[in-house]
Amino acid sequence: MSKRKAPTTDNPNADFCDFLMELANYEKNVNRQMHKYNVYRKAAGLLNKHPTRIKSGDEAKKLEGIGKQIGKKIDEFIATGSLAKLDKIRASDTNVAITELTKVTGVGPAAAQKFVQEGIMSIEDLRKNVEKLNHHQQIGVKYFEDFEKRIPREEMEKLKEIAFGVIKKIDDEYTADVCGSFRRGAASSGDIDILLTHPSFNSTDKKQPELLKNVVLQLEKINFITDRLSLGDSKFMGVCVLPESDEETKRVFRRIDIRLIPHDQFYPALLYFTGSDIFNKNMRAHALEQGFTLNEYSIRPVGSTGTPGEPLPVSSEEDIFDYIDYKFKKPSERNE
Ligand code: 8DG
Ligand code: CA
Ligand code: CA
Repeated sequence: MSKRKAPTTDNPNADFCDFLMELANYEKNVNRQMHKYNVYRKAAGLLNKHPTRIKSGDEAKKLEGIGKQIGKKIDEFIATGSLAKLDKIRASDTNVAITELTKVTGVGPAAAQKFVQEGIMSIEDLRKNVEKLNHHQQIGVKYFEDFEKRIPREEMEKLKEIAFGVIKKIDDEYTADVCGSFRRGAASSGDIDILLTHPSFNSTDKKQPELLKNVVLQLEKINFITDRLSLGDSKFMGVCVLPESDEETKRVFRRIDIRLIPHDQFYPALLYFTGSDIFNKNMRAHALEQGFTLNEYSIRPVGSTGTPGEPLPVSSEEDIFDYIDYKFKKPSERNE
């Protein structure tokens, strides 16, 4: 997963979205309050897609998912141009440091708090203490500036073309798809998320980690993958880069995730990893209301006892929407 960086859009409520996301990240990284994180993030998502400028807290509260507390903050922000709560958060060196350190891939809230307790307050400090970092964190620090940059769609297309060319050359029975924000049509992405599957590999078979490993090895061989963060039986996390070109532009190293999915679970996985995660949350809630449990592996009916039954057959994303009587949404319509 990529560290959350909101793409910049020209939306009329951008300043509200900014402060809500800052509060969201504070709750996640400093307080480890995932529920509050999700509440703020959901509100930011709602305002992000709202077509007109919100003029009051009351108007915002008409949107389902925005309550009294956030309504009050919007009023305060409109009246004063700032938020007392945010000013206080920003005034704390500890908060600022934790927020900064958690931008590094591999540094979660717990690790960040530990570093700050040891007096490591900045990316610079992390670089002076590499011996205290695990491998993942070391790579995160090494490419910190690059990973902060979003990947333009044009470059995503090129990365995809190279990766898929290699994959198909290994074995043209592989299917690969770029999911995440790219599949949702985003103009830029935080990282590249590839789903990989092969007809010889089903969920009831024994694991076939070499199906993933071979792809990683070949992508390393052509120097497309430059670093590994982790390689498991079914998930690779690493770093990739476009080949050197004639242009004098400096190459930017990018985060890449590749997941090997059993053939029979491909569509639930494609749906899940296309996101957005807020869309997933809403769809899962709807599935439950309809008596189904939906996750990245399967959709299953939930019986009267509450225990899920056998996975239902799925041969497209549409099948999943149909089971739960949910209007099909194209990937580009799944941003919230
Ligand atoms: P981005 O990289 O452009 O920033 O956005 P993204 O492609 O939507 O996010 P991602 O972090 O790369 O995650 C890919 C998908 O994984 C996401 O669209 C939906 C799915 N996913 C969930 N839950 C979670 C979660 O808790 N964290 C993350 N990172 N991804 C999740 O459904
Ligand atoms: Ca990702
Ligand atoms: Ca992504």
